[in-house]
Amino acid sequence: MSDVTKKKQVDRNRSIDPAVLEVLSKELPCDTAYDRYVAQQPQCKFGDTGVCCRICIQGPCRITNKAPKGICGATAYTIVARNLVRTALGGASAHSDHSKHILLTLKALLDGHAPDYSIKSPEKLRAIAERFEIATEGREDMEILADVVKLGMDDYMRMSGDSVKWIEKTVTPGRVEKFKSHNIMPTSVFETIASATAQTHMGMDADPVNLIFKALEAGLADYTGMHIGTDMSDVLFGVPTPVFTEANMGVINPNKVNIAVHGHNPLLSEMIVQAARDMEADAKAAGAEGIQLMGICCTGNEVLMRQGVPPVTNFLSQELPMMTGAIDAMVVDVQCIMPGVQAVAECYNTRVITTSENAKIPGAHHIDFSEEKALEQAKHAISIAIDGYKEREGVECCIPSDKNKVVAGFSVEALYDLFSAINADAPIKVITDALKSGELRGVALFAGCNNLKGVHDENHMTIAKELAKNDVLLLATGCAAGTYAKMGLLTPAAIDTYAGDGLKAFIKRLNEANAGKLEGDLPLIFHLGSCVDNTRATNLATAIANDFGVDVPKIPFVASAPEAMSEKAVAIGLWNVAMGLPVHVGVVPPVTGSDLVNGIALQVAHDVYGGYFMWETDGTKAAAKMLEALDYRSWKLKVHA
Ligand code: MSK
Repeated sequence: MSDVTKKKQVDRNRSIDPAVLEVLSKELPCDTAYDRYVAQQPQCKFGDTGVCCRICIQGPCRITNKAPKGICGATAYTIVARNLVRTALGGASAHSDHSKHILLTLKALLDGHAPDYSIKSPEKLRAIAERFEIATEGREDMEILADVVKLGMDDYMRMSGDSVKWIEKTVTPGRVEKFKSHNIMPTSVFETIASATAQTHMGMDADPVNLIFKALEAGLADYTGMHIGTDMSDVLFGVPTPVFTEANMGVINPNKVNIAVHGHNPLLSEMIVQAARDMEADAKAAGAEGIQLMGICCTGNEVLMRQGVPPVTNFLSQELPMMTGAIDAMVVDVQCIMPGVQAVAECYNTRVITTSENAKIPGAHHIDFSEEKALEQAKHAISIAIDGYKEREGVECCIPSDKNKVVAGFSVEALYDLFSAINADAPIKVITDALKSGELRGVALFAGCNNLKGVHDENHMTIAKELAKNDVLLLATGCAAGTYAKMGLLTPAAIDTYAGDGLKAFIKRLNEANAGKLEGDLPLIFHLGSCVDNTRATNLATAIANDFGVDVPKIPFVASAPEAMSEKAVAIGLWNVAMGLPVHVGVVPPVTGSDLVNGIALQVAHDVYGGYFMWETDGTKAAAKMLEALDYRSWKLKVHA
């Protein structure tokens, strides 16, 4: 066996998910991300450390000891910092574009052009309006919605003279003051994206500190888009409440029409859920037992949180469910959709259906999704899947049996509802009292993706188990939550296996106080939603800080992206640092080509904002660093009685 073949076999095992390993163990007729990762080795070290500049077309310029400046004279610190700003802008643009579509759908609803949508949570709409001091008394929901949508659009489009309201009203007063005094408070989402892109043009800003601060502003623009997205999705589709389902490839049912929804935006996937319910009879008429919907990535998280649709897998293994031979259609919207899905689909007779005008894949079916014809188009997608099922009849499927129970659906409102059974007057005190007594050692948010620079799902699992053992309250979003769903950590059973005594007692008290209210007991890790929903965690951090009477940099709360991959993860990391949180990243990002920029990320950010990054690829060491950060804050805050 050649070295290359040996390496390929090793790398095909770059996952700890048994369902993934089972699919990859077979002779496959086409490649997957696991193979393409091997083919890309060795990866370019200039790109990997951030010192490749392609901003002007005299380049690429690559910084070496022999050539320490680009043709224009830019040094490593300018190049690395500029690249970081542009990466953050990619993330901020993606989240903001997602939420812009939700705002535009609400506008269309107001104008009578979105007949299939309605206000599902008038309570959330009124809560948002009250947050912004918009009058609610005696007003119709649609009148209030018009004011809220206008405010959201203003936060997207303002050109000068004021700053983003969605930040001002959702973070601590201390953070508002910090962002304003350090000139990183966005005027609006689009203004930051335009001015930061201009600032990184050739021949513009060469100052690394100025550039990094602009990256933090881009992060805050990202926060704005994300928070608007979560709020408006809750209004349009309902505030998540606990749901009980299953996850991993064992949810695929060979006797049903299997449809995977993949991407991020719930505008279409919510309609697919509705259409699937309406079209059960059509599937049965085609000889199937019904329709099995399942989710991938964050569209999967959206429909899990609100509709209980089971997640079939997370980002890295998105091609693999099709390799069971049983997926009839994969309906995709935006972001994190590997172009590679189409080649796999062609091998396994799956129909990939793209639905966004800015996310098409050659060879795929395309439905030009519009809010005016949303349900009709969702039904069209399902009929394509039913046609696929008819062609699949008689074809042998090879489906891993792995699946685990899942408890998800924890919006902040749902958590407060649980906490209210213990302290109705001040629900957040359920957490802060547990922090004060030492029952909980801190709170950790797991966010982000998968990345083949590590082993798929391994860091997520290692760090979570270690922190659970040490009594840290665990929250998760995005594909981190996807890992925990697949691997059985979103279950009550995982508490017995992994939680320390303090965390066990905390969750037991919640279970006892809410006995009979839910379909089952609470899980080890609380799933807060898709990657766009990370602001739910910040809302909790803000409430904890306010209850302690301090600013966020003082509370024992950490964030981690154990397997960060996307530009969005970079933007999220930046705003979490600006919020004042220690942020662990399990993949070293391309900033190490400049000691100065790396030093700003690791230390200077701490001095100025209270938050900072920790790069650590080893899961066990990362958990130790996160615990150290929590303990330091608890000690400084003197929270333990
Ligand atoms: S889908 S951004 S891989 S979390 Fe949100 Fe997952 Fe990361 Fe995409």
